[in-house]
Amino acid sequence: SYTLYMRSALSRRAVTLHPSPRVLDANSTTAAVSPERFWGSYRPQVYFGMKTRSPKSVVTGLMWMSQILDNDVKLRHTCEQGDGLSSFGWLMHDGVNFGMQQIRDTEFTLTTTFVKRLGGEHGGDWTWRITGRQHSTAPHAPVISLMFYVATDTQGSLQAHIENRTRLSHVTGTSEELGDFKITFKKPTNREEATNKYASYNYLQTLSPGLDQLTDIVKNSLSRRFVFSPSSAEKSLYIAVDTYRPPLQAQKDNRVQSDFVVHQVTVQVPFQIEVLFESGSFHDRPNQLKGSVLTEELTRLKLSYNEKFEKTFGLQNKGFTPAQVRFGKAALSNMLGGMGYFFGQSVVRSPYSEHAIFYPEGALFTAVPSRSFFPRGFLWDEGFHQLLIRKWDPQVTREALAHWLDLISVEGWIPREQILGDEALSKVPSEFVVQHTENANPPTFFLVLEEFLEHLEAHPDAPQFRNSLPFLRRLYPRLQTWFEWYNTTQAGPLPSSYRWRGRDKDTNLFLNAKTLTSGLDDYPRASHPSEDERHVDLYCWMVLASRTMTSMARLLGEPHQEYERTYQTLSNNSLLSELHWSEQLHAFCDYGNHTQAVSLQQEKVVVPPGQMRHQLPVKRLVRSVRKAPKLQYVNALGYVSLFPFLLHVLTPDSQKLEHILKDIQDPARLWTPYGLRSLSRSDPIYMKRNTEHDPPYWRGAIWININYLALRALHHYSSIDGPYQETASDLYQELRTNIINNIYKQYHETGYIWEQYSDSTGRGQGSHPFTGWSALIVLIMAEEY
Ligand code: 6A9
Repeated sequence: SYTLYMRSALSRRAVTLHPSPRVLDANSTTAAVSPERFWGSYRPQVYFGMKTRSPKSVVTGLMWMSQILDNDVKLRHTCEQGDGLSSFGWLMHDGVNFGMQQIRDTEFTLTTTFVKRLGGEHGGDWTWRITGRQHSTAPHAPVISLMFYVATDTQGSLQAHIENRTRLSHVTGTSEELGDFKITFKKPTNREEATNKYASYNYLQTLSPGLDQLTDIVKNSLSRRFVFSPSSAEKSLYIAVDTYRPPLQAQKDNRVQSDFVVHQVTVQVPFQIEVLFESGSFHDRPNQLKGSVLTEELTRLKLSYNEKFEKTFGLQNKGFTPAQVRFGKAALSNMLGGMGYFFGQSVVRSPYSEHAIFYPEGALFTAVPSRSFFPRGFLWDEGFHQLLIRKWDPQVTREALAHWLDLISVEGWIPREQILGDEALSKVPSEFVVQHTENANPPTFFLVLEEFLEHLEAHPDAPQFRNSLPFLRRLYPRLQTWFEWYNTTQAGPLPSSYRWRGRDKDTNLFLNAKTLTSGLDDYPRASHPSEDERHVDLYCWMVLASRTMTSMARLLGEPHQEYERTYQTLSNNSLLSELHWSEQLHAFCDYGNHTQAVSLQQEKVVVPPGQMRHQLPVKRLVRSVRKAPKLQYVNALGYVSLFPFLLHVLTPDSQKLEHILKDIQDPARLWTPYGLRSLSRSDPIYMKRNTEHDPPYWRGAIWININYLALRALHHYSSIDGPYQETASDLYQELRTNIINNIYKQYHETGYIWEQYSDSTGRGQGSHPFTGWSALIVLIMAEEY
């Protein structure tokens, strides 16, 4: 039938990529075109590993475990909060040439360093240096095993070379993008001197059905039948990779089998080990990148990193202490070291098909919010990430934006959460995998683009200006469709109003149905989701979007009138007030079908005669509504109310600004000694759970992306004439100091940068390390907005 035909055409459209020429040339990340960025630590989900920016890259990595003292096997590989490491993260990472990471396990500290060297046609060489030293006061220095591995991913092959029966001295291999290569495992030495240390060796050479299986394969191959005997007096059993038999299930699985080799070295701390990757096409190599040559190269790279850091952010110059500067470097380095290269397909659902379907295959070069808990791309997080990265390496930002925009559909939709490839998929519970084509997420790329354009306009004679034009031109048709998509699919009930789609269904199971699409998850919105809603944060995102599209069209000499008209309409402060200002609350608000009289109650269960109460299933909490909802402003005060200020929509002379600044500095509302809290302490939903299993998230805690925007706005309003200029300037100073002091203190005390911070104690909470937008602390310290 015609309807069926239309549905299937529409459902195909939902997963059809945008037809305009891609921003990235097909070969843009290859060794031929971008050799210096070919290899990298692009596997943020593992503690230490490298791969190339290609779809089916050969991967290298490290697992480790401590021996002898420990009875249960604690194999470390993928970053897991459950491992309980006291800290881990990059102390330095320049995004291209080198990185140095420190990992504090229970009794010892590992330092994992890589250095790259260009040469030949396949991205050149690299060397790893791993050092281990004891930090506990235990009488015996711990014995640990390092398992270095190499794995192919459906293409290429590896050969293991064994000496003395058990020691895998090197791996040779070949793959499409790498040609021939050799990976050499050097023997461990004492930390400083070059004398070899006693060590035991084991290896595993097997096949794997996928990169998501590597940990399990190693675990299943372990046996405790090996003897470690550093002297004739000491002997102990240790655990090592032995033989591996794939479980029956896996044999039936028809996934392609790929080569997987593991070199295990068991050694007592302190030690130092080097691993060399050498590209077969690199013929005129002056010397091997190892030992003192490596040390010298590393010294040089660190020096230039330090210089560039100071030149870019000027923290020393601003009077920060050396320890604070190191903290700033760690924050930046973790964001750069968290860049991943992913390849795969999203699973999506559109209103036109009953089942979830695959989105086209694609590559994504992106930073990630958290290496342990969500090591994958998130749309609105990425805009914030790139605000920081752009200052360090604008090329990375251009490439990340290009990858994201190349994933846009013909309709103008970009999947919000990018779960690409088996490894990424293995970390996500199935109920969170499907992405809905009707759902948005804040278009934060416009924050990056606006800055980019301002920078260009300020320096029209700089070479960047001309060099950037082709990039912007390719981006432009995609951005046009992106803008249109928001402007139409997220339109609200009144002209020029907007509404987030995709609020939770089953309203009565939650205190307040979530709005994941807005990025602010459980932040309170209208109690009864309906088509009558309008959302003030989305309205403000559209001001930003139309403002940026206007300047971009102008700069490129494209017709800009339509965008400008939208911008003029939306930025009119009286329209904004008409749609969103609540006279009762003296604040900007959402509007919708709403009542404040809601609470979670135990579900009422009638006890059947003859049955005891305690025999019944545990009762759920359900929502009880004491007063019927009606169309009105949603009287919540918090981050959403600040958006007209956060995104510079308010004119500097707006009286509304006065109210906002008052709310900001009021400790009974948003002010805390650690930053601005997400929801007013006086709000009825402040710190309330959403269900018995779902603790408050954006209902009080301090989030750094929004605090960054608040500082940026205070900075903005304090630098233009207006009646609130001075207040803004005072608040700016105080808020900035509070946020810096707290995040630094927490890092110092806990070893981590966190997802959010408690508004009552300042303590870091939620996932960690979280060096996504919380790393914006570097820009806050540098006062770069
Ligand atoms: C659920 C759990 C191993 C929630 O930082 C990413 C996002 C933000 O975009 C959003 O604004 N975070 C914020 O409210 C984290 C979302 C994590 C969802 C993953 C699966 C995996 O368990």
